[in-house]
Amino acid sequence: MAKGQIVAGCLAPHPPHLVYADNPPQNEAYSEGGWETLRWGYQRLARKLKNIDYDAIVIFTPHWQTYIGTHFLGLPEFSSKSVDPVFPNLFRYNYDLKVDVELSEAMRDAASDQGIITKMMRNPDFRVDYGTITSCHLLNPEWDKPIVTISSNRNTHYYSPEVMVEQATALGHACAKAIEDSGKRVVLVASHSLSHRHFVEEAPLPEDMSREHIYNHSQYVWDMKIIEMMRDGKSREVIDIMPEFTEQTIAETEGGGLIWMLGAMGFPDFPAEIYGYQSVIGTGNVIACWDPNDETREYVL
Ligand code: 2X7
Ligand code: FE2
Repeated sequence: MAKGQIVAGCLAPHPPHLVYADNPPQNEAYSEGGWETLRWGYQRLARKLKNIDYDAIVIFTPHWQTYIGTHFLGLPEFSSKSVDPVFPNLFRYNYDLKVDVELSEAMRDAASDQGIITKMMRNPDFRVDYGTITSCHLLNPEWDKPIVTISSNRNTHYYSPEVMVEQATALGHACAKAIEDSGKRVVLVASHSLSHRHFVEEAPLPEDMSREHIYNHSQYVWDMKIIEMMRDGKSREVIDIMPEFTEQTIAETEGGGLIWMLGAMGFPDFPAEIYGYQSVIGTGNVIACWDPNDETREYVL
């Protein structure tokens, strides 16, 4: 059997506003659009993924928060309605998704062998979080690939951002080993924003783009610094300054997704493809992709 491989790693922010703005049939709310810079960037990345041969999407989300260990989806199918607890007016999404349980169990076993506390989620009534649904919808609106969701063990808050770097990197290495042994071709997804201070009042019309703007200049400067380092192929350095970035900008990197993904990819030194940056209720969101294939990697923006 050929060795499995990570064929792409995507940083895929999940403001539910982006699904709301797209008006897919699965979502109950109706909008007049909005946040096109991010939505068009997502559409371009989704087209790229269509041209890559892969078996499954593995996604790490900060909105499935587990306090004892890392959990993995562990049933072949989950079907329900995902409602954003803060924005139920925008996001009530009916999903019916398939899980690659074999790959999920292999990653869990590899993590467990490394001493990481783990658990499989086998409750058929479990509601999959809106981070998973939003990022997967925007990257693959056809939902024609099985997924695996990995939870965010709350190391940053329980211990510190530095402990999160160590733990999420170890988890990334374990997942990479399991993928290699599986023979599968896998897309990794870190589902989160960058800087994360946000508005405390919603505009009367959420998609009124005359109300959308960057919340705070310092946060914007931090986001730009991180993106510049991504473009320069300095992923190891991004992780080195991650604890300070997370603290200074209350960044959603606190969940560990980007650390996990870049760790699994061996801290790539090739440039990330950048597909767009935009504020959503003041939070900083970049869509980026690390394509390990020198022949297909592009200079997008
Ligand atoms: O979960 C989110 C987020 N990360 C960013 C912006 C808006 C809402 O929800
Ligand atoms: Fe979020």
